[in-house]
Amino acid sequence: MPGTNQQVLLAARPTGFPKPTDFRLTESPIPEPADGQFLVRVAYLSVDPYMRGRMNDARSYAEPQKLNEVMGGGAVGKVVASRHPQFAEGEFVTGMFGWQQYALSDGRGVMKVDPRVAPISTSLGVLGMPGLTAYFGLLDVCAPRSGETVVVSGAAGAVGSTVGQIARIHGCRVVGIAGGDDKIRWIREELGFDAAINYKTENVHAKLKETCPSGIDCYFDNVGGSTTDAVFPLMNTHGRVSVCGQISMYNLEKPEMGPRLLPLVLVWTLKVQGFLVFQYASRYAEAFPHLARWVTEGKLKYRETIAEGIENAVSAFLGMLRGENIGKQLVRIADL
Ligand code: NAP
Ligand code: FER
Repeated sequence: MPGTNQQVLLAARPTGFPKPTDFRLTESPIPEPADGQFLVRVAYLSVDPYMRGRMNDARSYAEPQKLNEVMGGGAVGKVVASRHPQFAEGEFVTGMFGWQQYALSDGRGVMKVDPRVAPISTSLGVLGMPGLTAYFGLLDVCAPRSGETVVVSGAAGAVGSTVGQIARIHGCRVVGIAGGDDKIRWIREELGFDAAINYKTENVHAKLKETCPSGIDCYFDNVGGSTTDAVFPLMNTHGRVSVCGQISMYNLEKPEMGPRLLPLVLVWTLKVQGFLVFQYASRYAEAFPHLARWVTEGKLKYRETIAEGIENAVSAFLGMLRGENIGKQLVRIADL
């Protein structure tokens, strides 16, 4: 008798902040691999900000998440049955397996994970999509030089915490902005940021002025909104802004008005560039050895906030959107 495969589906397109009832936990039989396929037992699911965007029926780099289908998303697990020549039983793999306990794959978009390099969970965080986002969004888009001042928002999250440390490794002065005293303590005291600002309790503009006496050369923006409004007036001439995310707006029902910032882009000749990590797919192999070496040398630290059980995937996702995570938010659904 086949076992069951618990799955989380998108049941309704959220308006504003998503609700638990926008999702549904179901189960189906564990599938069997056909020729050219393998079956993965998932250990960790990733919950990411981009998933909120995909729940809208809007134009994007990818098709929107389909209603009443398994939530798409990155995951890592172990091959438990294989009829694929390149993937053997017992190997660890990461791919877009979705919010479910077992996934069938034909190997497309799947990467093998070496558990001797680092725990497999890092393939969803510092050594996975968020780490690569930090690497290319900082080094390619901002191209910071030693001695420059780098400001990063969303600084205690998966991407932001990595950005700040890579900037430090490159000899920059780094100031992080995040939403909690525990978060700013972590990035200051353990990650070595030069300064950290709690945007929920402090005046961001005033604090930036104090902590960036030579102005700001690079701004890595994960959040947008009023945080970004506070940063732009302090940018230096020829400053570079990497527009990575705008999470403060993902759950708004109607757009917010703010100050018009383009005159500053003009007079200070700023470079403001959006980017998507997928555009760098052909260069992942160049970044990975650097990230892995920094992690093993202890120069790039990471933290994970781990929810337990697939029944808690939705609350972990909603908690991440509310800022309850420090570092990468994961959901452990099996101990492999
Ligand atoms: P994360 O930072 O680990 O988690 C999300 C964080 O966003 C929360 O912990 C919360 O921290 C913060 N947040 C939520 N609402 C906010 C608000 N209104 N204002 C300011 N901060 C808010 O997530 P991540 O995976 O590392 O992603 C960070 C950003 O990068 C997101 O914007 C995401 O969309 C973007 N991203 C872009 C790419 C790309 O290819 N361009 C790839 C990956 C991620 P606080 O407690 O500090 O508020
Ligand atoms: C993200 C936010 C937005 C992200 C991707 C996007 C991979 C892309 C959105 C789009 O193309 O519409 O965090 O991470």
